[in-house]
Amino acid sequence: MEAEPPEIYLMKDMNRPLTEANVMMSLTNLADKELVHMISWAKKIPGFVEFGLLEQVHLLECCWLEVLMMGLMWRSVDHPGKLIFSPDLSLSREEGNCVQGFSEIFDMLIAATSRVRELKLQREEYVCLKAMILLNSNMCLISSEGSEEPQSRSKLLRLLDAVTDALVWAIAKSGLPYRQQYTRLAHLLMLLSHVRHVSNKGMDHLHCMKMKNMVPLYDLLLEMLDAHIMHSSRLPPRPQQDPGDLTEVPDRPPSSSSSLSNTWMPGSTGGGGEPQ
Ligand code: GEN
Repeated sequence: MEAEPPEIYLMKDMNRPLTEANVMMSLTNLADKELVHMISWAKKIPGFVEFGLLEQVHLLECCWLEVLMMGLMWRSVDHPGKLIFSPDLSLSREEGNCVQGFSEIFDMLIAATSRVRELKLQREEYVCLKAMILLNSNMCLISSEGSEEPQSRSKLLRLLDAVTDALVWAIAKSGLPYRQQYTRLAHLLMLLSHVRHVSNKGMDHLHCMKMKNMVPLYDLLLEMLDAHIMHSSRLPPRPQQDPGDLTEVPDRPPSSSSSLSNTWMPGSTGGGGEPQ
């Protein structure tokens, strides 16, 4: 609960007309600001900083839009039909329509928020779900049989189990009969599949907007988007890839020189030291 990020204000002229370019600019500006706080949030999740720096970066690269959307749903829960992106930027469904291709995403976000309202999600449950999104984000990208860092995977599983225990505890606080407690657990976890789905749609939309030069993207957001496109281009694994064909898979720039790791370790010279 103490790791929760602060409220982020957009602090832009509220009287600007809601054009496609203005709305996209506001949304990406806000996401960029929130990402900086998301890094601090993740580092405060007990156990997270014990992962290697690359693993920390990878987890956040996989889930950042899901975490942003979960926060958006939480802020919007008492405002049916509206999305409260920030205290100074709320959009109705009609207002969201001004961005081409956004209405489907908007409707899915509003529907998922209604489900959160219906479930009467509690704050303790909400923070557990967000931590689960982070820790579960690359579970199906790193193969359990693969040689990739087996200790890291078991650490991840242990941490995920600890958060599951916390969620079970939070649900038990409700005093519901046992049977209703575990059906609630199932309902809360099923919400996460919707969040993953909307986030994938949002990521594709943002990628499209970037390709059409509809919106300028800032360093951190650009890197997070590119990393996501790259991770998903690795799925499904291509079993018989011609070694000469490897250039087709975009390669991640070394994280030590990225703006993402610089945000991680302010003042770092990119030397692979311990995360702060
Ligand atoms: C840009 C897109 O093209 C599509 C999207 O779905 C989004 C977002 O959802 C957000 C930003 O840019 C986008 C966003 C910003 C802040 C939040 O708290 C949540 C989502």
